[in-house]
Amino acid sequence: MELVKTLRWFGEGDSVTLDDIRQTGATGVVTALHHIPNGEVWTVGEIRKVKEKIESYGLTWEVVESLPVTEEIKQGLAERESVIDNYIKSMRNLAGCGIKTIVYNFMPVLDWARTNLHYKLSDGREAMYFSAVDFAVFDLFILKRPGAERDYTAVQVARAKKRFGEMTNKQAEELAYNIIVVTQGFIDGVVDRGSENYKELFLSYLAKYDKIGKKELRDNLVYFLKRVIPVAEEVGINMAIHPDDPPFDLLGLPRIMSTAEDFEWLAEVVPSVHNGFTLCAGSLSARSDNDIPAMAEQFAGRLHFVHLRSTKRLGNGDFYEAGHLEGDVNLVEVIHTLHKIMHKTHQPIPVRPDHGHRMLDDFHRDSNPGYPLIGRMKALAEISAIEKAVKYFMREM
Ligand code: CS2
Ligand code: MN
Repeated sequence: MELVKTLRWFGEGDSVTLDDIRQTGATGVVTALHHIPNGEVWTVGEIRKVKEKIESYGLTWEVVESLPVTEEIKQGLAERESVIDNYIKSMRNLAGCGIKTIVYNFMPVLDWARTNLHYKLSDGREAMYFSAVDFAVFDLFILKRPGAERDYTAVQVARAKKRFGEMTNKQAEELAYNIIVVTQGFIDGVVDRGSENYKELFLSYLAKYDKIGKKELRDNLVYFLKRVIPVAEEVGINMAIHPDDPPFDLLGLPRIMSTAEDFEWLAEVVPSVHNGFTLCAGSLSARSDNDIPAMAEQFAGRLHFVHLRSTKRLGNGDFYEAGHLEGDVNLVEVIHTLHKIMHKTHQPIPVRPDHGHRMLDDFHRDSNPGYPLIGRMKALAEISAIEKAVKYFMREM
């Protein structure tokens, strides 16, 4: 048995086409109906169009990433009822079309966060970087989030102040724009690409969490799951929550899917195996206390999807996205663990390289941050080669 190798495709607007994807070694595609506004129903007609298009290239639509869980649900507003009704309709429609794995996340306001989208590696490739001090600069001095100082030590504030003093206005603006808009817009974020007053808009979203702590956010997730998991069971859908990226608190927002304890809590609170995970090795690895292979083993029956990726932690709260054979995640061990799981469950697990470095011809084609073609193809090739070796030594071939 093999892992199902997939790549993410952002639909018709993606400069990386299905024709490109089928040459990379991927057999599956991970996508979403990006043209449907968050919270609206995905109709059978729209789902079919995309599915048929993917299949016309000899590929299969393996995983939906994401069917967005909107802010009404995360904040637990009264309006969540109708949005959850729509969510359930979309789930039924997807299942009816044979698409049975759905990724979502429960990160408030901000999906993933990076401060530098063009961090140069020594050989000229580009990776994405999270700088703790730059993020503090953004929070304290650019966004000027009310009460932000409470979340930093005096030393951190002093460092951020110094760093801010060294930045030009243009650099500061770009930092804010990257965090709020560029890294969010293409994955169904709350602030659109066109918004001029994006900082004010973003602050107003953050303020909505003034009274929502970890407990409240957990309650809101449970409320959502108690409604959708029975439907998932009925129609055979596997729900796969994506962990927080990075897996620690940011901007005073509650984070509830960052550690093995968080995963344990989720598995216990709604025990169905349809209530499962996307094991994002890269996201989780930004914390040194997350043991990724151990987490894979612990949550074996609930790993409906895996993002294979590594990061390099730099010891001062910074990390960058390392190559798939480098960094702090041992992907050989992760893939070996996944194979041991598949050996027992006889269920092939879909994987994707998640992000890749920008390299070679990627510099001649615009793509979403983290999603260049060549860098991801290289990662996929590395993953496939690791898998081949693992299978050989497990006497599976
Ligand atoms: C993705 C996430 O690009 C990425 O980092 O892994 O944005 C992921 O698609 C969402 O969090 C899932 O809802
Ligand atoms: Mn991921």
